[in-house]
Amino acid sequence: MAHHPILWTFRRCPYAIRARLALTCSGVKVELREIRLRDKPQAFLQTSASGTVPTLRLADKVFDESLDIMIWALEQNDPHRLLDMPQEGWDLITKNDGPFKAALDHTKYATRYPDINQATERMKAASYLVGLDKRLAGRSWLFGDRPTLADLALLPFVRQFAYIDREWFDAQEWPNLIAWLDRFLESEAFINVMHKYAPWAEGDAPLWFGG
Ligand SMILES: N[C@@H](CCC(=O)N[C@@H](CS)C(=O)NCC(=O)O)C(=O)O
Repeated sequence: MAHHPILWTFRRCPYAIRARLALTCSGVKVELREIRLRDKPQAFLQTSASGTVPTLRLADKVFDESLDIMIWALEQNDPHRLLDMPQEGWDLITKNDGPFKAALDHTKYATRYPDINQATERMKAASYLVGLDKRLAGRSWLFGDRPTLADLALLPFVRQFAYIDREWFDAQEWPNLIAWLDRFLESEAFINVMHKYAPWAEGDAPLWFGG
């Protein structure tokens, strides 16, 4: 049984992206195992109680919540002080993971929710994003001139929303939000965590990530 940390992940999943961002910023080295959500390996299903990515297996415990993985990684090492953030940052993460993610899914996957009005859901998401745009006025990141955990936790979801229809997104009156998203998309950390890996197969040599 391996004792080094093993991260089960899926490249495009926003929850997995935020976990990989925190791991990269912490410098903690893990074995990365890319999976396909439609063809989950047995070893993954035996590890992750929820069967969701990201899942991080440690020698003595398993985390299957992205936020827990982020916090664990940064508690090991946090050279950029990402955990040094006001309470408001935690509140933003709660809103992101709750009502914003719901409105995002109802907009992006509208055909799965025939009883829900897509335009109304898009407007719900937009009113939350207008709030972020106001917060970002005159600053590069949510809480000033350096990113915190909240930036890393929210941005993969804002990206997912933006790419439902990037043309529509760019036509909205939220210049600070667009600049924040583009700053993130161009960052070394984001480019690094979006590298493409082949899906893991039993017997593969470890693929190291971070460190
Ligand atoms: N609350 C979890 C949510 C993770 C999640 O829902 N991930 C999706 C992929 S983006 C997943 O694994 N879904 C399971 C599936 O599609 O079978 C977290 O924060 O890690």
